[in-house]
Amino acid sequence: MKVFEEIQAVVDKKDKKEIKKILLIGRTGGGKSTIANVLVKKDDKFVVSSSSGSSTKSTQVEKFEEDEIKYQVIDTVGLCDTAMTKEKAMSELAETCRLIKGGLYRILLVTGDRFTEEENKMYYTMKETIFDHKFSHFTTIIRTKFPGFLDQEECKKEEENLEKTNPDFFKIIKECKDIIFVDNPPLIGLPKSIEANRDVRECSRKKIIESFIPSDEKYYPPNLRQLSEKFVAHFEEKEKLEKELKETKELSNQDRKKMKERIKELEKEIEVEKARGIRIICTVM
Ligand SMILES: Nc1nc2c(ncn2[C@@H]2O[C@H](COP(=O)(O)OP(=O)(O)O)[C@@H](O)[C@H]2O)c(=O)[nH]1
Ligand SMILES: [Mg+2]
Repeated sequence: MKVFEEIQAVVDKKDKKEIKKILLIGRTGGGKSTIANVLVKKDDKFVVSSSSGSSTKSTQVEKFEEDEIKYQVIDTVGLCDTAMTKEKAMSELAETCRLIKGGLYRILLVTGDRFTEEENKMYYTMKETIFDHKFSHFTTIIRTKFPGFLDQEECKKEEENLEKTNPDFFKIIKECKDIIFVDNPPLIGLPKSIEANRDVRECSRKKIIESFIPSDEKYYPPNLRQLSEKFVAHFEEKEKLEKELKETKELSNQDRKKMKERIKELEKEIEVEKARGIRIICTVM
């Protein structure tokens, strides 16, 4: 049994080590959830926003495998979403912190047909608050809704065009080293066009995966790490104490009092961390 457990531990460790986490960020409507579906080869695992206005309500994850490499896609909400309350955004940020534990392989900054002034501001704010100077090194810009994406000349022309028409965006592209043009048309309409769009999506998928550089380097943004470690530590200690209080009958009154005091302290500290997180969010949102 022990040997089995040891083997299992090694397998688990290997498994964990090999999962490459991909974080999707960007303005609502840019095409993050669609890319997530395309990457994991599923039609509607990730909730895509519709014309009725519904969109991803909380952070979602899914694994996929390609060339024997395991990946996990993390589709975020809240990191750039102006349409949610600060409280909700905070709990999403905490969830993102938890998910990226162990580090990120790649960040995909997803943008649609127009990179706006708001997105430009967002990039620098995120770099300063949630991430740090390494942000651009781990980020690839994905420009969606570009039907000419298979034609290299078209992509080059569009990049040159951006240099003239949107120099702020061009500066970010140069900082991140790369921009990948794709198109992931919706799977709607006649069966024939659905099939054709599936093929187009498969080509986008290939393009994105081909852009992944083989590397074991991982990025765990220090601000998120700090936030998540404190959060998790405080929460776990509080839960443990509450459980002990409830389940251990033979505690002295003095011990009970001490434990209750510590729980109060932890609650305060959790609030402090929450406030810190909300401050981060306020500067991003
Ligand atoms: N034609 C086209 N539509 C896209 C593309 N990517 C996303 N969409 C559409 O744009 C809308 C928003 O996409 P969604 O993935 O929900 O964006 P998110 O808010 O960033 O997650 C949906 O109606 C998608 O079908 C694309 O590359 N091409
Ligand atoms: Mg979405």
